[in-house]
Amino acid sequence: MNTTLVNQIKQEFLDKFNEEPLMVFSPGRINIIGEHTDYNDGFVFPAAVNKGIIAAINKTQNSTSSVSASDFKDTISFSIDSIAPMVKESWGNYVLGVIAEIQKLGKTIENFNMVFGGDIPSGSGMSSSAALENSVVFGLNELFNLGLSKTEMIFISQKAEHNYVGVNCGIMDQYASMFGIKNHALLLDCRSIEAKPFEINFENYELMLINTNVKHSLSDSAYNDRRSVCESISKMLNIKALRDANEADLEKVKNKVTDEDYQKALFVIQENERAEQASAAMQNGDLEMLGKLIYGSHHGLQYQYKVSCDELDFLVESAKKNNNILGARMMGGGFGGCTINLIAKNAVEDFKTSVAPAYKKAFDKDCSIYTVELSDGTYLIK
Ligand code: GAF
Repeated sequence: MNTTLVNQIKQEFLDKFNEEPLMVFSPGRINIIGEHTDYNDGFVFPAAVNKGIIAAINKTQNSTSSVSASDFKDTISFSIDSIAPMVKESWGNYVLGVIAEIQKLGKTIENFNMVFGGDIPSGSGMSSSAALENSVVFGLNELFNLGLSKTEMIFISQKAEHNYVGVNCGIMDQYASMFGIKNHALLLDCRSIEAKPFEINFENYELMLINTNVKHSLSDSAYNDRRSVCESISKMLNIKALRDANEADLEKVKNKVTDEDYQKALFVIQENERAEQASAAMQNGDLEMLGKLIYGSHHGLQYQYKVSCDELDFLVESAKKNNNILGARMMGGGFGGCTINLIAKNAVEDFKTSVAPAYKKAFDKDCSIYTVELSDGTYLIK
């Protein structure tokens, strides 16, 4: 967590409202493997990171609430008694959506003030949206003694995203951001919402992120499209979710769906298997196998699920040419954001100096490269 940012956000709140706020840290996440499996009731392997959203929050006696996004220098004001969505793509919908979902549960909240800021690189696919939602629900739960469990809170955050933001996301991001464990990744079963923590210590290897610094605009609509393809194929197969199918089951509907959609469902089934195999590889300390699975995931995301883009593919291809990188793949929803790379620690600097100019030359754009520390999930900053 970035203490300079904590002090800055707290100071902004004090300057604006002249009273001490509650301070909340809600982290972003990475995902080692298991992409687009969460809304198919499958397995994912995320971890919370030390970058996230810092929120300062307190009650107010005023008849309106005020929420300021420090990074955008923007404030929204609203009355807690008349919550409605804003125009599409307003950051306010992440906040208002959470309030609306809390109210749907019959819980009473009063007006409040909030200032928040973050250090998750924007568009990086590290889930600043889940971090923001979780910071709001967590802060309101504390302020108004709502008695919500962490599990209830993540479903509130997820529904806010469905109903106010318009992205029919799964539960991975909200889960990882809320339940993260320092130095651990979580093998999460998205059906039972139970996770097995794995300590991440790759000895001579580490996880490195490369941000393409692009976010292609079709990402939200393509995401919802992918989800509905999975749901309609599950329906045809008479199962709850693709998690319940294997490749042989899928053969039964092969003639009834387009080849494109068949490939997408096949990807989900295979990716779910890869996530489970990755946990076995990690248990056995078999990093070569883990790396292969990670490359396999990217291949499927690129050619079967079709959610990658040229910039991501370029970075994964560059990684493949380097013997010190065991695996690389796009991370998150796709169409931009980061690749995650399993790289030998002593090769990081060399790779950085070769990949950065090559990327610049190919796309006339800089990429950003960072390693991350794995953090605890959403908490009150004391
Ligand atoms: C986005 C979504 F929010 C997640 O729920 C998940 O589906 C991910 O894309 C793809 O694995 O981050």
